[in-house]
Amino acid sequence: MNPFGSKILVVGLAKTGVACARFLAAKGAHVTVTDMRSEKELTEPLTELGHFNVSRELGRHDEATFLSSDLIVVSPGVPMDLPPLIAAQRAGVEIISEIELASRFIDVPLAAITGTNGKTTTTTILGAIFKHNGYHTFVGGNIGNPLIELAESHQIFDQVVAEISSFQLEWITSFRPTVAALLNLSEDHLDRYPDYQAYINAKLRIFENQTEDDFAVVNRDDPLVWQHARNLKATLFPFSRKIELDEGIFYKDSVITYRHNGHEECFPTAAIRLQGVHNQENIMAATACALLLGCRPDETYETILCFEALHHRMEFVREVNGVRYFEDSKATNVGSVEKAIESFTDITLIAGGKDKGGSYAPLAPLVQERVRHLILIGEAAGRMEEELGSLTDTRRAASLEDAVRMAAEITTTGGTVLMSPACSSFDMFRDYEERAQRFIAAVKAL
Ligand code: UMA
Ligand code: ADP
Repeated sequence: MNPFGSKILVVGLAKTGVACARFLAAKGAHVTVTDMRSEKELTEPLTELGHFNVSRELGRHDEATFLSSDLIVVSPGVPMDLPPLIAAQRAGVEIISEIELASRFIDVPLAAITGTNGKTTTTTILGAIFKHNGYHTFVGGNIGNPLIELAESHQIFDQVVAEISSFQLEWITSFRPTVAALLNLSEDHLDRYPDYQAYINAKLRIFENQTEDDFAVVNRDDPLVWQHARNLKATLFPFSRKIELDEGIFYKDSVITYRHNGHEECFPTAAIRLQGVHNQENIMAATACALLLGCRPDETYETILCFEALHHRMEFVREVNGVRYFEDSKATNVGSVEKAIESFTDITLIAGGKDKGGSYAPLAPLVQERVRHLILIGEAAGRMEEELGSLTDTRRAASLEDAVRMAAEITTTGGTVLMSPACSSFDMFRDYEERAQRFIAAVKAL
């Protein structure tokens, strides 16, 4: 692909849009950026665009510009059903996502990680393994830095690890990872997709352009993942906590065993610092990707032994009066909260936030069994109370700080206060990190 001289429209001017516009302008394309936000709201991205020769249509999307472009590059936060995008698609204009654009300029093996939960943890572990094996490694994608920054950097990398969201997969055409991992599937982003299957279909596109020369690392224990894995063209490489596999990676009797083409590697788990069964899955997926892409077992094992939990994922904050406080602000859907509740008993759960439209009912058995008090905050509080309120002592709090004070009053010695919201944070906070910091401050103030 040679963008020189083409008319390219970049839709969305946040991190992705800025990086794409800069990259394409430097390649000699005639770039226009468009964003619904006004110039005043876009001070930061506009500063980052700097001196690059890029036209701007801000505070609006102009259909005529979409229709007259040779190529449209869409940011992940822009929904597929945006009317000018639909019009451009009907008119035959080529529309791609940023990862599609980036992949056209990447010629090293690409390991891509998706799934409803565990993407960032697994991506980070895999990046650390590659680096410890001596590879010059780019880690990017949904984790925070757009993949196109790799192409923009003009550095030569040996390995690329990309965290991939369903949004980023929506407009791919040839994106083809050498190894793609699907960690799990549970309901999420139903405020963006018409139904759960549409979300699943978007995720499965990570495998769409793979051939039997590529690997699909898939969760053998997740019935939905396994059901869809059977139709893939790539060579399957399953991971399991429950089943011993002849080909794949599995956990049994405190050992992770990797078996590939008759070859076996064993990794005892007792000394691994990362806790939780879900993290065992993340470690297995990362290890499989690493070994399939040529990493040495010893360096791989050294990395997983030392890897510490990332912030805001079931993180211990403090113990007060015999009550332990955990912060799991990154748990923005039901699947991740299930893992959090499974990790404790006698829980006071603080949950709620911006509703993403899914059902909270899958939490019911665990709430009944392990949650002694449920304290609800945010926009989703009403719907969560309807679906879970009858199962345990349920209360509402006006703010996160109120919820923490209430939890401190009602939780008895030996109990656990867990903030694991099952919702995104945007109704009350800038993002999940601000929600985490506010929780930590409230706990420290007790
Ligand atoms: N916009 C329009 N028109 C619209 C809708 C949006 O102009 O109809 C504009 C918005 O005003 C905004 C831009 O488009 O300025 C959208 O930007 P963006 O949301 O794509 O933001 P980026 O900063 O480019 O971040 C994106 C990912 N964001 C989303 O998917 C929502 C980041 O993932 C990712 O790290 C980054 O690209 C680099 O690849 C964040 C995320 O929340 C962390 N991801 C979701 C998740 O993990 O659940 C999927
Ligand atoms: P993602 O990038 O997919 O959001 P993270 O690694 O950031 O994943 O973790 C998000 C949330 O999901 C945290 O609450 C974490 O404890 C939980 N989690 C991590 N890995 C898994 C997994 N494999 N299955 C279910 N939940 C997980």
